[in-house]
Amino acid sequence: MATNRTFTMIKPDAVANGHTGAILDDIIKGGFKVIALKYTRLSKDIAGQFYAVHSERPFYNDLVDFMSSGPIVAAILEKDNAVEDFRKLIGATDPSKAEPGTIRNKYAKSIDANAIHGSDSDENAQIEGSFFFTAFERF
Ligand code: IDP
Repeated sequence: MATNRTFTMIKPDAVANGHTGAILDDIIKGGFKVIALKYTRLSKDIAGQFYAVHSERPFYNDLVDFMSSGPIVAAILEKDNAVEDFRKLIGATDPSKAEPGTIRNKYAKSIDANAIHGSDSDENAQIEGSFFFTAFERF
C-alpha cells in the first residue's frame, strides 16, 4: 500500500537561479504539506552516497559534481499517494519532455540540471528522508 510521504530536493541550479520560493509555492499549492525542511550544501562524499544507486551510470561523476556545486533545499512532504503525485508534479527527468506546468518544465534547463528530485518509490522515500533528517526532525 502507498504511504503518504515522499522526499524532495530542490537542486543547486534552481536554488542558484532564485526559484526556491516559487517551487515551494507550487509544492504547497499541489496539496503537499511540508513535514521537514532543510537548506544545506552537500559534500561530494554525501552526494555520492545519496546517488550510489547510479554509481555505474556514465553521468554519475557529473551528477555528484553538480549536486555538490551549491546549496540545495531538502524536504519531506506529506499527501495521499505522495510518491506518485509528486512525480507527476515535477514532470519527466528530461525537462524538454516534461508536461507543461510541471516544475521541471517551468524551472529546469537540462536533463542534468533538472531543478528538483522526487523519490521514485515508497521505499526510497523512507530511505532518502532518513538520510537527510533525524527521527526527531521528521516526526
Ligand atoms: P529522476 O531524478 O527523474 O528520478 P533518475 O533516472 O533517477 O531520474 O536520475 C537521477 C538524476 O540523474 C536525474 O534527476 C538527473 O539529474 C541525472 N540524470 C539522469 N539521466 C541523466 C543523463 O542521461 N544525463 C545526465 N544526467 C542524468
